[in-house]
Amino acid sequence: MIKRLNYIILIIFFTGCSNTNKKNTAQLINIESLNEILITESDGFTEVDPSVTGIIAKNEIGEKEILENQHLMHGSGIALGDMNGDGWVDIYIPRLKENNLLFMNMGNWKFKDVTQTSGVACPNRYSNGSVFADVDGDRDLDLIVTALGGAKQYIFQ
Ligand SMILES: [Ca+2]
Ligand SMILES: [Ca+2]
Repeated sequence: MIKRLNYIILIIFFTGCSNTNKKNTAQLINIESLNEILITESDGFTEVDPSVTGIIAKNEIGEKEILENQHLMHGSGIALGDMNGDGWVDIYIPRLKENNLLFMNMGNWKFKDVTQTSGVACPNRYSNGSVFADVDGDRDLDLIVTALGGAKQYIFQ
């Protein structure tokens, strides 16, 4: 029952990120591949080592900064979305002290750091949140990044 529930949640999540029938077909194919990897006899999730994914990131903040602004203790979360429309879910990681990161999903659990070429690093900000959404209605995902201090948000289209 838990495996079936995880499968349904994955389908809802991945199909909810699409905006064309062509993308839906590509994403469903990818979900079938995910199920072969993710559905196990345990809790439905399998840890994938960073040496496989290529995703290495940490989000640190100092005690002095926390004492000055306790909202920094909430962290930054991540945003998931198909930024380039290839049917694979990409990962954006906002960070408090270091530049934010964008990892392009290359398939088979391999990700490529495309932060520099994408221009979404948002340096010198306490980035505390992000989300992919189509805010301008042009049927592709935009990236919204919020921050504490300085510019409050960026929108990348
Ligand atoms: Ca993608
Ligand atoms: Ca858009």
